[in-house]
Amino acid sequence: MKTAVIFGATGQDGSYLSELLLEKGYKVVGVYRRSSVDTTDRLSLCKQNDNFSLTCGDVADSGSVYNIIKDTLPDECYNLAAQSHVGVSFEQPELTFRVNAIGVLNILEAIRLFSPSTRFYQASTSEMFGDSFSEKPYPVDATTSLYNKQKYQDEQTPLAPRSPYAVAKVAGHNLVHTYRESYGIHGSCGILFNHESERRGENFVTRKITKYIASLKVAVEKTGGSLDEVQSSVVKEHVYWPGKDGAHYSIPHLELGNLDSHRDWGHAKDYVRGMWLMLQQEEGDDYVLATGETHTVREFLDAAFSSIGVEDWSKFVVINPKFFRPAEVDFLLGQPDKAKQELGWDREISFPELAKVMVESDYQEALKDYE
Ligand code: NDP
Ligand code: GDR
Repeated sequence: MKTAVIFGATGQDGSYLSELLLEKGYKVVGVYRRSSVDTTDRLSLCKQNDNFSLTCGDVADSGSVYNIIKDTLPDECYNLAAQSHVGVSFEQPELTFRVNAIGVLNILEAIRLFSPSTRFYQASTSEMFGDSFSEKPYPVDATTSLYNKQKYQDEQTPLAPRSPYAVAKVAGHNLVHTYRESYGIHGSCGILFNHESERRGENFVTRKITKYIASLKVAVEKTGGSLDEVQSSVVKEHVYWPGKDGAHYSIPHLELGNLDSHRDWGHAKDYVRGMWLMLQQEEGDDYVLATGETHTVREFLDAAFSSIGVEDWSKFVVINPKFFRPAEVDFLLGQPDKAKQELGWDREISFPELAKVMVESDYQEALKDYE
């Protein structure tokens, strides 16, 4: 039986990856950080499996990382641990660098010193590209010889990080290359574009939107109102509607920042499969995982609101400058050809489906609040 250690097991990806590896017959050791409250909710399915265990550790603490690797001597080690919020990295740059860069170094050193045959996965990111892109020509339409240029990012696109988060991730990415070349460590970097899910952290834009839509729908339904009758009051900073009893009910607007950035959004379940595939290859390497489609935040709002039958969401959303970042990554569109060809990887869940399952799951959760 193979053993895998997952740093960041309690996060979105960590929970899906733990489930996948248990299904594949692995013994999985999930690493969690000490906290005053239980942070293992996402692992409720895994905790029912005898092959799953949890151990406490922090990637920024070399002693705890060394002990975990020494004690488990894992076949595979996945580093998903991170301060993963780009906006927060501008407010907590030092912590972000310590966790996202020094944390990678601590794990690589532990592997080099105590378990050099362990295969290592590093959670690199499309944020590393910043404002950099490659270009390829594509025909304007099939009948002419005119070409436009399509911007995209792949493994060859230069890195140009634009946030403390991305700078730290580039450092981790380069450390994996260094340990691969210098010590022959089997290290792979997944350059993953945005992936979301029903388990996505609540302060990322997709989940913030789907949670809002779910609570709006439930609030309107439970008061006997109708979404068509909802009106917006900018002065009172809320949306309101008449209930069945004649009273007026309200909830605040959804406050967002930049709606024009483009992201390549997939579902996390598809992406953890790619992580595992990378570690099954002969050699460690870098792979882009993406859908090959890009959408603006506005388009995510379109998809998510239309899943509850609302085509014009403008009355529900207000822009709050506090959600703008000091520097933004405007355009991400991944080209995952290498992963498709060499790993046989592809995504299965489409963009509209992603928005729909997230809204539906948040709706079911919101209903429970009324029970
Ligand atoms: P989450 O924020 O959901 O999970 C991050 C995990 O890291 C949590 O388990 C968190 O623990 C843990 N963690 C944070 N700090 C430490 C620390 N000092 N020591 C140990 N564990 C720590 O992120 P995702 O699951 O979305 O992402 C997984 C990884 O992939 C991250 O590295 C992220 O940067 C990267 N990534 C994510 C993408 C995405 O779109 N989701 C795209 C590209 C890369 P706790 O639960 O206690 O907070
Ligand atoms: P991102 O995801 O920064 O791409 O990082 P996030 O969902 O935070 O932002 C996506 C885009 O939406 C804009 N935006 C807002 N973002 C947040 N969080 N909250 C808002 O209210 C809001 N309004 C608009 C942002 O400015 C941005 O343009 C994610 C993380 O998972 C990283 O860990 C990962 O590396 C990258 O994806 C790939």
